Amino acid sequence: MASPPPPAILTQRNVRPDEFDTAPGETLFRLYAWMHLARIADNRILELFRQGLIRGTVTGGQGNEGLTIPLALLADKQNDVVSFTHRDSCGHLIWGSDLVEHLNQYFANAGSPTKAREGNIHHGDPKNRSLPMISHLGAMLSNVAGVTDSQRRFGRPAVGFAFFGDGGSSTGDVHETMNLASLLSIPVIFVIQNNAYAYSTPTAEQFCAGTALWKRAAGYEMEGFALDCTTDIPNVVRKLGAAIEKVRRTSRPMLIEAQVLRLRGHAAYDTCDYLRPGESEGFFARDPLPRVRADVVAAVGAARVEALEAELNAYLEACVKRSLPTPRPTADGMEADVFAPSAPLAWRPELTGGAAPQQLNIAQALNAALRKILTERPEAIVLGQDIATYGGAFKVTENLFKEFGRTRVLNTPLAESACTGYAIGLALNGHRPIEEFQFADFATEATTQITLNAATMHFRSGAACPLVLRLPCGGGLTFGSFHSQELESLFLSMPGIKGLYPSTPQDAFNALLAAYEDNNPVIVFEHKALYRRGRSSVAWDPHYRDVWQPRKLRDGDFATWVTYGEMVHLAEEACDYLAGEYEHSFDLYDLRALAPLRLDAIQASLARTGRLIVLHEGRRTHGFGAELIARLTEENFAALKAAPLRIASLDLPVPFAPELEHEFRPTKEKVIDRIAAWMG
Ligand SMILES: Cc1ncc(C[n+]2csc(CCOP(=O)(O)OP(=O)(O)O)c2C)c(N)n1
Ligand SMILES: [Mg+2]
Repeated sequence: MASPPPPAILTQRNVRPDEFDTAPGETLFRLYAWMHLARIADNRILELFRQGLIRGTVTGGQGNEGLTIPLALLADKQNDVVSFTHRDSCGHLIWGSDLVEHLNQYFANAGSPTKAREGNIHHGDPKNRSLPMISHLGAMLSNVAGVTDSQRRFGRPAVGFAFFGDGGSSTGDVHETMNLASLLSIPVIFVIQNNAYAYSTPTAEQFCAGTALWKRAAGYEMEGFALDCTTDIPNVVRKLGAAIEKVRRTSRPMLIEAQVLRLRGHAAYDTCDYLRPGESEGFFARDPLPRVRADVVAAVGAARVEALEAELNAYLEACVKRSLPTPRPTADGMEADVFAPSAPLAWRPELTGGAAPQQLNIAQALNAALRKILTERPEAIVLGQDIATYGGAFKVTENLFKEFGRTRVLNTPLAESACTGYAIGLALNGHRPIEEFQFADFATEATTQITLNAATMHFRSGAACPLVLRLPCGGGLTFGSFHSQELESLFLSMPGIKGLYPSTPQDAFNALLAAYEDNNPVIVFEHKALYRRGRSSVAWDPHYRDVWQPRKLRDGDFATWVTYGEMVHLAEEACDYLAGEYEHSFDLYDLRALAPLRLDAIQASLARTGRLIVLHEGRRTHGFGAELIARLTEENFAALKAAPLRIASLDLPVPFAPELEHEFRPTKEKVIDRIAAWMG
């Protein structure tokens, strides 16, 4: 159903600073229209919440209008990038979505832009580069940097706007992203919305008294200034307009500390008991709306202002009326939408630089796949720490920098969270990044970006996030607990992430192509001990997508044995030994794809053998084997002849000394002993 037509004055969603020179009264009148609409819409939403018609909670933008409206009107909505916060509801109205859609989001009905899957104000318009917010403060800044950089790489003169509060300014992501944007010269305007409070915490408890947040700009070699957005709105338009023009022209980031007001509490339920006596009155005394209204009345006359207000009030009510009866959402498509659909890419039928198969180890096979991707896919960007001249900690990216240069093979600073958020931004805008983590263990620094931001993107916004995350993992190399872990259970227990774990050079080559063409975040687990364990023939394989399925390595009838990663090789040796010594044979499977799990062939095998062995290097408790055994046995319970056997590492941090690590991990001898005992 179409939305009620907006008042004519709202069809103009832009302003230029020089309009205040030529037509100051009319220009302010237009700004006032948006400011008034924003205020009454936020107030009405609060009222609807109090009437029980809106769930969750409501964080209004009352007091932010003097910043967000000028900025959203000044932005080039065809090119620029923004992530609005929980204080910028009015920004959504200007950037793209209409008021009914906005209200649908709050009512969480079938017309909600997030399909009612995300909470109030967590919507966006990713197609128009207004990024759907995640709650985690600071986390969206790097996404803005990524989309803005992607725009620039495509030759579009974009500026990014990254908003955050005085509280959010304390997060590590803010530091990481400002440093990254400055380093890469990404034209992002970082806008601090300083409203003196973070929930109940005053700025005096947030940072050292006397701190001027805008001065932090100097530490990042960028320009910064403070801007009062509560008094002189034409001045705000001029200052912001000049800043945007400069950032667009110079491609240098900038930091603006905007003074705004929190006229209401943190959210609908907040009673503001923590405010000092008179403080709230002080905020209201600085409210720009009555002042702007008085100026507009002086310029265009009270009658026009009153008529405009009446028209906007009626429009709001018409939109509420239109939105309210919209049907409730259904659960249709929820599970399917966890992942974005993917389609195969058209690859040249060759390895890289020739059709002949080559003898490669896994590191070389991955290198060949990266070279092939960078050669054939102009949207590919490889990034990570020390991956350029140095070729990466494990030399997987060796020589790629020489061949493709810095725009395609990018050394990143030591900032996993912002760099992953930046990669997410690239992915959202048509690039396809492949990020190397120096060790899988350091991916925990980017947990929010991986598991809550990238992984949930399609479900909550409909936008695809094609991102490959390469995680060198696993132990056995005496690297200690921070460089040896298997983290598949940690990451893959979250919905929206796919996972591949190749164990051979050919599978490693295939896995990277399969992961690359997928429209979702895919983690490729790369066991460090396998990188250089022998070479084998690697060729272009038209069936490379088969890595999403398990591969059967041995045929047998005593038991079904499932494993992956380095343990595949150990299992093969153990199989051979057990066949020779006990005359027992096994259906042995290399799982290859850990998410989504494709277990049909393994289920059929278990139905036949009635016995199950699961072997993995990760820890036992909450380990990946728990899920495998549950899935396989719940379908085949009646066929079981014995309790399943689960072989995993001990429930310890990975110990350092070789003797201790040997005790910690499954070894061939231990596996044989466990199976022999189990066989009885
Ligand atoms: C990383 C993180 N920690 C805690 C929260 C819970 N939280 C939501 S808003 C908020 C206060 C934010 O203050 P500020 O950044 O100043 O923004 P304001 O609400 O004042 O505009 C907090 C603590 C969160 N969303 N993200
Ligand atoms: Mg604040």
